[in-house]
Amino acid sequence: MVTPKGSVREADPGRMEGMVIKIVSDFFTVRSSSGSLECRRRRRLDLYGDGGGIMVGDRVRVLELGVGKGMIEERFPRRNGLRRPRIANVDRAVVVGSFGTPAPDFFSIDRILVQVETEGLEAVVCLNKADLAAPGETDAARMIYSATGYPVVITSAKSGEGLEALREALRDSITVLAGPSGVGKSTMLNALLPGVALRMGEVSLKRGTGRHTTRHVELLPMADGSWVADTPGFQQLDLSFIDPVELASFFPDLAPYRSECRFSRDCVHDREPGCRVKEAVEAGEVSRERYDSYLRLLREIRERFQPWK
Ligand SMILES: Nc1nc2c(ncn2[C@@H]2O[C@H](COP(=O)(O)OP(=O)(O)OP(=O)(O)O)[C@@H](O)[C@H]2O)c(=O)[nH]1
Ligand SMILES: [Mg+2]
Ligand SMILES: [Zn+2]
Repeated sequence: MVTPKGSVREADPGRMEGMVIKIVSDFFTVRSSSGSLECRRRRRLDLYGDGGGIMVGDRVRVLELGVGKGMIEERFPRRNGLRRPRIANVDRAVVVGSFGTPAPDFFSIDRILVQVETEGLEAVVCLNKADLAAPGETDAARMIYSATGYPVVITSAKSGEGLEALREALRDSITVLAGPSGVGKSTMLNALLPGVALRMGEVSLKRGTGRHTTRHVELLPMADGSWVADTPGFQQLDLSFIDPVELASFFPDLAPYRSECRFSRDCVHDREPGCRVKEAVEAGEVSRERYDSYLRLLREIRERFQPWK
């Protein structure tokens, strides 16, 4: 932006608001209504005592410093901030699993769903590779989640089945795609977002590997104005901060029965007498798979829960 005097400095320095959509070391890509800006950040940025830093998803105010360049001057308060993946202001998580060999890893899915519940996000379950499912397997998987209230989307990135339903599940929000490695998260996004495929191809060429495993977090724009992040490593978060007696509250299908247990204040729904949660499982009101995930997670966090931490 060169003024008649020939000085960039005297050009009216515009300030604008936008969202950080990508971070590579100290460079921030900010998307505003007028396009993308490559930004640095002011060294002493005013933060809110919430761990500092800038995350993908943060809303920021940028001082434009030239064509396509800017300086982040201010970060606005966050609605939420996930630690792993590092991403802020997320509305929803689509937790992805897949059919095929090995069979769907429902424990990993349920573990991530618990994390999503602790963050207070909406959750959607997506089961991909439907083309590899055995007869009846997709219906059985739907049954597992029927009492949770989570929408279940069955997809095949290969055949295109369910991809429109997935697009609907991403609507009007900032969504993270989470799930074990290899279930097809990036492949599905490639199918939904023309243009992303190219970038992934470049990445794998540069590394000289055949694997496309996702390593960074980036928000990708959907045609309808929604944003979606393909994320690696969601499943590794330590959940031992959860008090064992509270764990069932993060299973929406088990939670309604908790208050009816005989020892409701202390019941962890394992071997306690008069446990209404266990009765619900025996009666088929709650799926056995979900309860098995619950017990496995209970064991995991019981070993590590440290109330004084
Ligand atoms: N048969 C079949 N294969 C699929 C489908 N979707 C993805 N794949 C294959 O599954 C493999 C892994 O896919 P990715 O998209 O890299 O998986 P990802 O979830 O992004 O994995 P990470 O980035 O490691 O977390 C690739 O070889 C894909 O071609 C599908 O619907 N059907
Ligand atoms: Mg990937
Ligand atoms: Zn109980």
